[in-house]
Formats: sequence, structure tokens, C-alpha cells
Amino acid sequence: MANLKHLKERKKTGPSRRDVLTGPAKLAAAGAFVSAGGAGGLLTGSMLAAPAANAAEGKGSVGPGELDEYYGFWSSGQAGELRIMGVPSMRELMRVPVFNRCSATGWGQSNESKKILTEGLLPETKEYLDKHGEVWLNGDLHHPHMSFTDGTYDGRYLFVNDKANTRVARIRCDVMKCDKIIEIPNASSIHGLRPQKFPRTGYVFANGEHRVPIPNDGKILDEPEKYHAVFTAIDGDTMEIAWQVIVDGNLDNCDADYQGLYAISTCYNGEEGVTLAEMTANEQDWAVVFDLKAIEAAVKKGDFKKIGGVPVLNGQKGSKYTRYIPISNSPHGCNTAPDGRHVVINGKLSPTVSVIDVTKLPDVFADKIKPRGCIVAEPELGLGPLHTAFDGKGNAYTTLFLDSQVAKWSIEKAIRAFKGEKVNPILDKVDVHYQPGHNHSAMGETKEPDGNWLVSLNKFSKDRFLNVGPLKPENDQLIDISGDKMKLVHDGPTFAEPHDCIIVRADIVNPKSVWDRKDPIWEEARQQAKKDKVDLDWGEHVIRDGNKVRVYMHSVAPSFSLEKFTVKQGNEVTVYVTNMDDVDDLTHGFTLSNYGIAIEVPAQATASVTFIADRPGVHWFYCQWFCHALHMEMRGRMLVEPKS
Ligand code: K7E
Ligand code: CUA
Repeated sequence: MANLKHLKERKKTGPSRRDVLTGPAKLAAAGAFVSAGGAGGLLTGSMLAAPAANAAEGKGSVGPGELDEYYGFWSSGQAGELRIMGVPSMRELMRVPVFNRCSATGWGQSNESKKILTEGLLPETKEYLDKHGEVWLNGDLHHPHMSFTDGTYDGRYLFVNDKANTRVARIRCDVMKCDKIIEIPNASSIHGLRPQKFPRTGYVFANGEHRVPIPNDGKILDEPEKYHAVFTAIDGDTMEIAWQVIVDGNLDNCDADYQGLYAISTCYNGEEGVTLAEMTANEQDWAVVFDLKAIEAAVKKGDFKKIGGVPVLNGQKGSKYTRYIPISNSPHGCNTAPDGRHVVINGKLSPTVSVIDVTKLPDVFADKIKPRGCIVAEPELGLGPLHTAFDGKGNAYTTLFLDSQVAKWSIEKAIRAFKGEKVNPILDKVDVHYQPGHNHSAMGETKEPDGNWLVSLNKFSKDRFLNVGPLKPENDQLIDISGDKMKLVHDGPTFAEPHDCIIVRADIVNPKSVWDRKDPIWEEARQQAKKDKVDLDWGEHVIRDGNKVRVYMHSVAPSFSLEKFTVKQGNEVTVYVTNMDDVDDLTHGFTLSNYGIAIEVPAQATASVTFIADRPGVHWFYCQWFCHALHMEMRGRMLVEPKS
């Protein structure tokens, strides 16, 4: 057993990995580090990278060692995680597990992640999962969006939806880890999700897509006319439900305005059918507009029903809280333009997009004009318009799913054409490969779009890459939109299934490189250590508490402070590992052989895992994150005494 405190100082002053890796000028320092047997000990001669190539070859190429101008935050659909990309290089930088199980990080297994995965679930879900000893480790994450202040990204949080299990999660941008997951009551499948843009987030709006009985307890079954879809406003600071509004139709996508007055959702299945034929029978569905001020006033006054513990308002047709704007059959994407005035509703089954002018919405709510009176343009763009992105020059870029194209069009020309002028709003079209869903431009959902890059997230790659079998990657294509003509510059294969992404200026996102020891994520470990009167930071303790055993150890490369600990067969064992290395990019892990256990312990963090030690014998634990030249030796033994 070795307290590794004496190693602390060297760790603090050691160069970071990036220092060691970039450039001969730093070699002297690296040399000292190597001989000290530190984290850099592994990086000998040939493994040192050449100095960064400065000259990028053409637009969109980012040389070795060069950094991207933008962070891309990508969803992953049924893979359930968030991905961080570099734009324009389209390099995948990191994966952030959210609704999935991650073998590398122990997300879904560590006590800290399990707490986040379970504490925000509804009581009936908790009961169901506890009964079956399960944790939900699948999700369908479609829409990642950053928190806003004053109409632009503020780098605090990312919010994401889970269509599969009706949840909304929050990711802290300072550490790029999920810190809250809540299940939405009264809803079935959260699809569209957008944060309030102004004055700040504020609300996170979440569309309950499927219609179900409320409450969905089995009393109503095959009576679809009694089903409802519900729109939810979540308080993004507390991750509690602020209010819900019941609507007609199925809620699909949504967006907020730049005034803080309205949220708008697309609805399909205005027929309220339950079969495909029923759902697409009518020529028109609608977009539903929510009057935020009227809803807030009603909540304040108590003009709601409390269902599932949250305030629920009726926003069905005829309600004063909503207006229904007829739109051609099955609209899909809903995108507010950076001009702060226009919202584009994408037709999907109709070749058109409908442009709402939000300055006309007060008149719609006052019944001074018909709901359709807020539509100021409706250009026909091509087949299957799904989603629209924007540059800062008044242009919109709409994906055409069936045509496998992106159409660039002028909002202003579309408005003139709608008034009857003979003008073609379509400025350009580019082929994408193939069948695009969402697209997104740099800073394009904020009031400060950059107008240089557009990413088209294409559902099929077909022949664009080497054949990898029946299951093929998707293809995320980078398009240069800085000129008059769109120019395709990069193909990027992605695994299942990024629906949506956002592209955020790098200076807005400033994550830490090491954790703060005071971080609240391991608060339970901190409290337990206090109760056990042990040192969480530098501990090397085994606490026996009846059948429970709590093992506290710390790590400093390349050792754990405990090289062995002994427990009895059947003990419930919790292992707390604290990584006391204070160097960026120095992550350790704790993998317990043949117990199916592996957790990530990044620099200055504590992580823990609990299991029943029911297999007698010698079980090695080891560090599974490559941390040091002696990483292979970073291990120890759990000795499990058999029951006599
Ligand atoms: Cu169009 Cu779920 Cu955003 Cu997919 S949704 S494409
Ligand atoms: Cu610590 Cu590998």
C-alpha cells in the first residue's frame, strides 16, 4: 500500500501532453519529464509528432496539429450519445454518453452515472425498473441544442431529447458530461427540442410526439380519439417541468422566436389517426403557436389541471393559449431565421416551405387576421423539404430528402414572389449523397450566423465509401456556402444516426482540462467519505460496515494507492477511486477483471462503482486508460475469501 502524495508536486508542474507532443522546442522539457518517469515517459523519439503543418490545403482542410474554428455538436439517434466534432475538419473529437451504456467511460455503470440516469425518472418508471433490476441504457437522441443568452449561444449547457424513453437531458459544457436526465410526464416520445433564445434559456421546449391517453394507465386503450400529445416547457436551470400544454395533432419539431414571446411546433397527423393511411389522409396539417406570456399568466393564476405533478393547460383548437396555422400535409422541420422575424416550416410531403412572420402573430392571437395571415412566403423548393439552415445574408438552405439536394433560396425574394412578383427565389441547388435530413450552418440558429459552412446530414451513403456490409454509415457532407454557389468539400461517414447538429464558434466553448475537486458530481462519495471519516482525496482505506465494504483508493500514474484489498464472498463492495494526477489528458480507469466492471477516472475526479463480490478468488483490477509507460503495471488485486 502506497500513499502517492509525494508524487503530487511533480504532477502539478509537469508539461501537458500537448506541450510534449507539439514541437522540438519543447523537447528539453519533455526529456526531463521522460526521465522522471512521468506521463510522458512513453513518448519516445519516433512517437513525437512533427511540427504542425501550417498551410491548410484548400478550404475545409485543417492540417495536423491545427485546431478547428468550430465545435460541432452532433446527435447520434439510436446510439443515444452526443458527439463532439471539429468543423471544418469534420474530425470526431469526443463522444459524450447520455442515454447509452459506454464501455470506455463506465457510463451506465458507475454510481455517479447511474444516479443521473435514474434520479429524474417518474415514480412509476422507477418502480418498474427497480422491480426488474434494470437501468435504461438505450435512447434515441435526435436534437442537440446549446443554451442561449440574448439570442446567441452562451456555452453553459447542451440540451438533448430522447425519443425512445421520453426524456430530456442536459450536458454541462464545462466538463462535457451529462449532469441531468429527466423523464417527461404525460407525454410519449420527446421529439422536437429547442431552448428559448431570448432573453435566455430559460425554457427548454420539448415536443411529446405520440398521442396517448393522459394518464396512460391502461383505463383507456383502443380509443384513439381520447389520446393527446403534449408540449412541455422545462426550466433549463433546474431541469424541472414549468408547464405543459395539450394540443391537437402529433407534435414534431419546434423552435422559439428571438422576442421571448412565442414557441412554434410543427404538427403532423392532424387527422389524429393511428395508421399510416389515417395519418396522411388530409391535405393540411398545421403549425401550432404557443403564446408564452398568456401561458405564464394562466399558470400564475392557477388556470390549469395538475396531472402527473405538473401544471397542464388545454391548448387544443379554440384555446386562447395557442393558434393553429394550416400548413400542407405533414410539415416537419421548424427553423427560426437569424433575422429574428421569419420562421420556416418545412413541408415534407409538400414541395413547399411556409414562412411565418412572427410580427404578425399578435394579430393572429387577437383574431384580427386569419391564422394563415402570418404566412408571408411559400416557395416551392423541390421534393421532401425537411429542415432549413441560414447564413447571415438573408439566404436559407433547405434539405430536399427525396431529391437528395440542398436548395439555397432568398427569403426576401420568396416574400416578393408570394405577393405575386415574377421572381425566382431559388438561387442554387447542390446534390448531396444521399437523402438529407437536417442541415446546419455555422452559428445558423443564432442571431449571429457566420455564413461560411453548411453541414448536410445525409441518411444514406450507399456507394460513397468502401462497402462495410449491409449496415452502412451515413454521410455528413461539408458544404462551403461563402460564395454564390454552394460547393461540396468533404464527405464524412458517421455511425447511427446523427439527425441533427449545431456548429458553435470555438471561443464560446471553454471546457476545463482537469476536474475541480469540488465538483458536485461525486457529492455522494464525498458525503460517504465524511461519514466514514476517511480522506477521499488521498485515501487508502477499507471500511467494513456489516456486509458492506467501502474501498477508498487514489491513483497517481502509474499506481493505485492500494495494491490489494480483501473482501468476503457476498460482500457488497463499493470502490471509490480518486485520480490525484493534476495534468491535462491524464485519465486513469478502474477495470475489475471478470466482474464486468470498468469506469473512467479523469484527472482530479472521483468515480465509484458498487457490486456484489460473489466470485471467490484472486481478481486483478487494472487501469484501462493508457496513462504511462508503466500503464500495464498499474494494477492490483481484490482477494475474495470464499464463504466457508
Ligand atoms: Cu428531421 Cu428527429 Cu430532427 Cu431526424 S428529425 S431528420
Ligand atoms: Cu492509469 Cu493507465
